[in-house]
Amino acid sequence: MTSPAAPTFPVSFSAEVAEAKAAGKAIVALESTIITHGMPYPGNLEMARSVENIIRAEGAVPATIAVIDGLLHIGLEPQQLARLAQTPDAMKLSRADLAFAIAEGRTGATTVAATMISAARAGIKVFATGGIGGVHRKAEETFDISADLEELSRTTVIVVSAGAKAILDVPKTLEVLETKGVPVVTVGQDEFPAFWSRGSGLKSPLRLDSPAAIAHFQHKREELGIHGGMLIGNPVPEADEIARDEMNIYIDRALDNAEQDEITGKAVTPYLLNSIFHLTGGRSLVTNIALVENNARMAARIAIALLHQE
Ligand code: PSU
Ligand code: MN
Repeated sequence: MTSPAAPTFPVSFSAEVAEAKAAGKAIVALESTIITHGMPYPGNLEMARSVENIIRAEGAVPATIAVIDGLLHIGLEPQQLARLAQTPDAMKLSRADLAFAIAEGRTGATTVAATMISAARAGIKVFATGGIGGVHRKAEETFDISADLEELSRTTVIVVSAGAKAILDVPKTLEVLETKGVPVVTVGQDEFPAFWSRGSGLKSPLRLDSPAAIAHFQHKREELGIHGGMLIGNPVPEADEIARDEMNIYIDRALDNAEQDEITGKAVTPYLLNSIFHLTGGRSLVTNIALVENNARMAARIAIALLHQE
């Protein structure tokens, strides 16, 4: 070998993803932390399956990403997905520890950041999730800012979310995204969505109303040689939303609980989601599943629209 070869990429593609890659089909990446740390079993597995099926119904192929026994999987076989959904002690992997889990033969779920890294490495351009991590409230004291934001600035993947969870400091999250040069595009409305609710009270920096327009925008970024991710805010469907005022009551209580229990680091987001699940009597989960499904549909349409840009 003369030129320095790229390091090998030890990875396992599901049969479906391998076939899609060979055929040049649209593929949508899916994270797995939402499965292991974001929702209780069995709702998490039902969500994971239905999201995959929605992507297939749109004519694209789903690639759920996770590390199983030290091997990075791009696309999970059905029995692997079912097992992961029942692995409560799976690691929560971000940029800092994705390679650690591989090196040590561990099993772990990928956050938005680690899913973006894996998707980009596998040539997948679009990724559907629920909500991204961001700047936590009181970050000026705790310094808790999700690695998802830095990843959005550096890794070229379109991330379809329902906005930022209102457990975060959403204005500061938008400020950091602007500082880092990440386009934040809301679909179909002027207001940036707040995950369980359609509105955040904040204007979205950018707005586009169709998958084709988003694909066209991304194409122009690439023509200019602009690397880095794009964040899509796709509002939860009206029928499934929990109004912002009502949500804020639960969020404040969940934040109080987290402070009392002295929750820090990686445990914060899973703790808050679980606390809100109980405070809403399970309603937050119904909304969470509906918005991820809605994002999967949008992501599939964007992935297909991107094929037509090339
Ligand atoms: N949104 C959800 N459920 C989740 C998450 C986001 O609806 O479980 C996860 C995502 O994987 C995201 C992570 O990347 O939380 C952010 O964690 P942290 O705030 O620790 O960076
Ligand atoms: Mn954090």
